Amino acid sequence: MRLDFPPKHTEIIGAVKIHSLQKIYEIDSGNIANSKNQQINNSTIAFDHKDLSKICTDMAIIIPVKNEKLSLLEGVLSGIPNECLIIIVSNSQRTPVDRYAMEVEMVKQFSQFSNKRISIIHQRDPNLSRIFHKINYTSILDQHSQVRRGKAEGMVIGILLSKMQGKKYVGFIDSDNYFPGAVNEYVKIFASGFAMSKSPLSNIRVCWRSKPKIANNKIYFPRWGRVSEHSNKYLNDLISYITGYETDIIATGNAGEHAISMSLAENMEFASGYSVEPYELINILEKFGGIIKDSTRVHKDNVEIFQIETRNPHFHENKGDEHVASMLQESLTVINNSKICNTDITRDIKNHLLVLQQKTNPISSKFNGSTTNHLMEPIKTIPIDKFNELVIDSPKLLQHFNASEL
Ligand SMILES: Nc1nc2c(ncn2[C@@H]2O[C@H](COP(=O)(O)OP(=O)(O)O)[C@@H](O)[C@H]2O)c(=O)[nH]1
Ligand SMILES: [Mg+2]
Repeated sequence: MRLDFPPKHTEIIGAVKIHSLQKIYEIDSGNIANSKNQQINNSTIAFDHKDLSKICTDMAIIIPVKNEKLSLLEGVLSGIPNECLIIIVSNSQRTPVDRYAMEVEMVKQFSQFSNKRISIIHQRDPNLSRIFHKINYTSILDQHSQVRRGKAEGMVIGILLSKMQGKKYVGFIDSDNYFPGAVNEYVKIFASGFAMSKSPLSNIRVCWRSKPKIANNKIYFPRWGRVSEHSNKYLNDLISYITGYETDIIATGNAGEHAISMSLAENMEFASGYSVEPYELINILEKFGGIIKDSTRVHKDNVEIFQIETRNPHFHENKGDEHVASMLQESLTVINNSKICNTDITRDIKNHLLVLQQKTNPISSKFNGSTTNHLMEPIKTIPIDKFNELVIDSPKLLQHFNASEL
């Protein structure tokens, strides 16, 4: 993969470096015999299969899934490079039709024809809730001591399982993607990002080139999704306020496809549900930006945030207007609630939320008008050996599939 290097611009906020969007010139840049060839004209860098493969071996790809079509999920699996460990965290329904059992069956069959290592778990499995209770990781539990519903909750479980298996990097890819080729590109982007990073603390965020839509029998390629346009704006307002210079550096506020090094991920708090991606940026700034006076820096290294633009378009399931409204509400609320958000931005966001609330049907809507976000504690506090032991002691909890072992 060959891409812009170095990034054209970097915002530096305390120990956080946010790099501007980087463009891909070659999805596959061939063999690079001599490492000096990696960088040409001082403006691009290339990583060949060997470079990327090495990083993929240390990477787990976490796929959150909730009631998606099986063939969509299967397509996503097919796009993930073989070296990666795949961890599917499902919150699909168990009754009246056990969709989770269907997913397990599909993965089992798929493993007979591919040589991938795939693990699958259900996030609401009572055994998992019991384990979290035992190790006192209660911020992932609801009032009934059950693991909470939500995509972010699934992601946190995936990070823990990756750490348990000694992975250095975690990447997240949604299960409702129609193009396996795009999935393949995301993983190569993650690996290239980690290869570029000079810090063990890094976050690689994918910006889609376009999100195709069909209207009036024609295909269109809009640049921004309906949520990211707004969350990017407010995140940029926030950074402009912090640095004193107007910026449009953030292009990936709601990047569902992103990756984090384990050294960073295990130190982060994660916000519940769909606010998880914008909150990652906020949490990194809160912890490493040196903005909050009494915050103690949790690591000696800098955090590098890379944003890389795909060549493939992003085409996923259309979940409807209400879904978009609730995502927008959760994303804006999480920015608004941050200790680093100033009053002018808070006022703008509150007004935006008010308009959104008026436009959305309050009875049928998923829009709940909530003004708080639930946060999950950093997983670093969890004794990982103990967690591992408890998972192994619950034989049906985490199922592993690998062609060579079947
Ligand atoms: N594990 C888990 N996955 C979820 C949950 N809710 C949604 N997902 C998955 O998270 C991904 C993103 O969700 P989606 O509804 O497509 O949101 P969007 O693409 O960001 O608009 C998809 O793969 C969903 O199947 C959940 O409660 N738990
Ligand atoms: Mg989706």
